[in-house]
Amino acid sequence: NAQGTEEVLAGVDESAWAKTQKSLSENVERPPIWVMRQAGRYLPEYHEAKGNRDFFECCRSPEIASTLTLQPIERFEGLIDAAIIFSDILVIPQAMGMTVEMIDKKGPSFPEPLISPDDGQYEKILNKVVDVKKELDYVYKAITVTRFKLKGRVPLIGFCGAPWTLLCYMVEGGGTKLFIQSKKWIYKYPNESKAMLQKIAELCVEYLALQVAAGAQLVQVFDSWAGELSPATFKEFSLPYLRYISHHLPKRLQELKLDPVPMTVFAKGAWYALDELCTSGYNVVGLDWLHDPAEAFKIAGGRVTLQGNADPGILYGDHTAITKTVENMVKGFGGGKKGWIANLGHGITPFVNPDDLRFFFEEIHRLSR
Ligand code: 1CP
Repeated sequence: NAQGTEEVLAGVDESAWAKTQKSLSENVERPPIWVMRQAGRYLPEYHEAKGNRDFFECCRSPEIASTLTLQPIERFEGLIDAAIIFSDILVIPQAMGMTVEMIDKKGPSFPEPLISPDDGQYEKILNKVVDVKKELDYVYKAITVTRFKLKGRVPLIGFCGAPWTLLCYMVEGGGTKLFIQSKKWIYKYPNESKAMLQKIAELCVEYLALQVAAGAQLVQVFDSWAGELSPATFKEFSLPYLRYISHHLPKRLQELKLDPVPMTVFAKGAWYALDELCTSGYNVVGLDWLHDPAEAFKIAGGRVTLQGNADPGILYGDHTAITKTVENMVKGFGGGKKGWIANLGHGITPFVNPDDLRFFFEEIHRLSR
């Protein structure tokens, strides 16, 4: 497409976005709603569109990525209020020069994870100059194409993984239950770990800024493995890098002559850090289901908008369980007219019946009106 990003975005209707933005600071009719991983394996149309293509091949095709991003918007039209670009947090390690494969029914796999600071690879990755614009150009293209196809129906969220969570994958070589390598790195090689965390944080700032330049209207940082740290190690190995991102992204956007966008931090499992997250420079703090909505709302005290936090597992239950959870959220988050973005407490899981998710959305609408 010969059209420039600016031209494409100039023709897009902004009224839906204005409404969402308003809800962060003013009273709204009902809370904005979306769910993490709303495009994905639980949707039959996802499997159909993906076919037997490789997962990262889908991410690299702006056409396919935008189709997948739009699927939940089209299926749940009028019920949800944001799209999140179809991609993965692991594109950053790929841009850093690491090979990441997505293995069917198993998840991500790094054939050559970081073993130790003197394995040769660590130095190479740490010192590599990464051209974030070039390496992840396909993501920016997917964002611009998606904004165009959305035609202002709902705003588009961009995202990245938090430095701590990305480091876990880079040293574990994939998903893990025990976090043996991650713990080895922070307790054996704290300085080398911090050097890599800083490197990742810098790349995240540039990556998010370029997503905004391409059309992302809000950005979320996923620290999915924050809860594997202790309160003290979270303060040492995660929070400073989350803060680095929230502090430097607005500056970078200003340099690029772009308006600031709301920023969300989702530090899963870091319930002990809620108070600190409320002053970490993010506008929105995502909550998992370990939080009681009313208690979290009290701690936040209006300093940030909260996002969350139903246990994704309720979608395997019956409708009574969904209603009960939504009632508890609406009541706990102050009635839902201000300072709350309704969501699950983590990504939606495979095998959920999309009609049960629809019921979850409908109950939020009904109970918060
Ligand atoms: O709809 C959306 O939310 C958009 C797309 C999206 C996002 C935001 C995907 C697509 N991945 C992510 C982020 C992501 N990826 C996170 C952070 C959010 C979270 O905690 O869930 C993490 C940890 C990953 C890493 C990853 N990618 C995993 C987890 C592995 C583990 O350690 O348990 C998996 C299974 C993937 C693959 C993936 N990413 C996305 C999809 C739809 C899939 C499934 C691919 C498939 O099997 O078809």
